Amino acid sequence: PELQFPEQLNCATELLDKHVQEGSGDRLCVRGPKDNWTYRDLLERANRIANVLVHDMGLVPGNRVLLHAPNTPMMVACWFGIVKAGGIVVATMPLLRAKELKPILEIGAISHALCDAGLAEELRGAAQAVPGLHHIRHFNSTEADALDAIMQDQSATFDNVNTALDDTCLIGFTSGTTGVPKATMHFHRDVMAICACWPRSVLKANADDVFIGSPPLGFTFGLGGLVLFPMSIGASTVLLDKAGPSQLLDGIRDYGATVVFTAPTSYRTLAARGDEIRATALRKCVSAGEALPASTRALWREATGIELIDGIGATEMLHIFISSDEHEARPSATGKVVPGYEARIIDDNGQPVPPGTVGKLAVRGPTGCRYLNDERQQTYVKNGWNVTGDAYLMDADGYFFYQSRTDDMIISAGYNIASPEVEEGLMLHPAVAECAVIGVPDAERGQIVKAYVVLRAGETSNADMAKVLQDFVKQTIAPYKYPRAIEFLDKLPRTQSGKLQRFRLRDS
Ligand code: 3UK
Repeated sequence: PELQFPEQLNCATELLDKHVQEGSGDRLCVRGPKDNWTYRDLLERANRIANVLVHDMGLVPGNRVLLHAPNTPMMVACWFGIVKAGGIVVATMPLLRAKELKPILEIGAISHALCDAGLAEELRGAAQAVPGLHHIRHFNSTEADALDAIMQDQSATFDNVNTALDDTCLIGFTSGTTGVPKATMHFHRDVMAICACWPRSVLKANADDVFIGSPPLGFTFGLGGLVLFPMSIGASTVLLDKAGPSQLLDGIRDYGATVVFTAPTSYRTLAARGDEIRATALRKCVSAGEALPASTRALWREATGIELIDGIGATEMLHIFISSDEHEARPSATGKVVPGYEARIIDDNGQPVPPGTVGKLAVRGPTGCRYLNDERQQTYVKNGWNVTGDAYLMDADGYFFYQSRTDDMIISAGYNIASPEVEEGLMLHPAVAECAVIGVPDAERGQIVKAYVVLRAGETSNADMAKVLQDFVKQTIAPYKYPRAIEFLDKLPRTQSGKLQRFRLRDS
């Protein structure tokens, strides 16, 4: 990939202004239920917002700006307005409560906020207790003092702040799967780098593609897939403020979407409507956020005729670094290392292990982890390698196979059992809709395998069903891995990015 950039560069210029300067201003850019904006429409709005930030809200380059909203075109205009003005975007998950927003405001040292009017209440609750945040504007509102109104009084042109390549552009917050939020800093260079890597070598979309998906823009999976990547190639994108499986399917059909980004759970639900998917223009389906079981890959292929593109990314790395396209995909493998990155499997001493051996995944490349004021930096980055907290195996062909989070390895009577392999075994049973497996303490075996199971509608959760599932797993994978305990749930605890929260099952 081409990773040489000028030392002074504002990524908003490259992703937005450039298309208009180069004559593509009339092409469709961002769409939503109420809006169909061209690149010029988005540019003018972003410019007006940048002017509001500078002239009305007193923003100076380097200020951190909270962007709290569901996915809408206006949220994208705000994102670019902030970046153009040299601000640092801190985009958050829309469903966060005041209690969860408060530490983000504090850790991020947030001075300004642009907030969807529908979420004003929660932000007000959090901001009360945080003295540094004094400039808040609401948008997607008809109020006279809302951003929507006051931006009309500002100029539709703006000279982008001439940021350095290594000025911070955004701070991504991640609670990961463990609960304590961490702030990750990413430079303008990093935004340019992710656009030059995975989308070019794996996704291979073009300017006529229409992107759509479910991840919030406060999750870098969503920011990349639904904003940065389509805009880096002059394509268009569809933003849905609610993107459950049925809204996603309606959106794919109504907007003629060709590229979708969502998580494995969503593909499992949508597979039931495979015939409707087949009738759309959809051609590329990206899965990330958590491990893609081989059974889900097969289910989707059989239902829709489309081979999923799996990819592992992390907030710390900004986006995807191991992945394979639809032609090179292999069942159970996440893929190969994305050109531009290097990946290896290491042991507990940081030494590389031979192919076929399970160890910790370590990666390095043009992006990497920079926690803000957080001693966990020392655990994530070792000798220049980012250690993601995942147990992986690489085969002789260079394919990487997810095993578990390093904290999800169960050791029972001396056997190493990775939670996801038991989950995959259970998922193959037709009565199982979703499941999660953890290790629970056991006097005799140290730990035993325990499964939390959500059954499909119409199935009965009782001891007979538990026995049926246990016998089934024993026949599907090595018998010693079967879940000795099974508990039925109505649904699994998940983060807003769709990730399973095994720690909440452990604490329950
Ligand atoms: C897990 C996966 C197996 C893995 C993300 C794409 O998920 C993203 O970022 P997060 O910081 O979580 C990172 C962790 O999630 N994971 C993600 N994708 C996969 N495990 N297979 C996968 N395909 O434990 C990783 O360490 O929330 C994903 C792009 C940007 C992202 N931020």
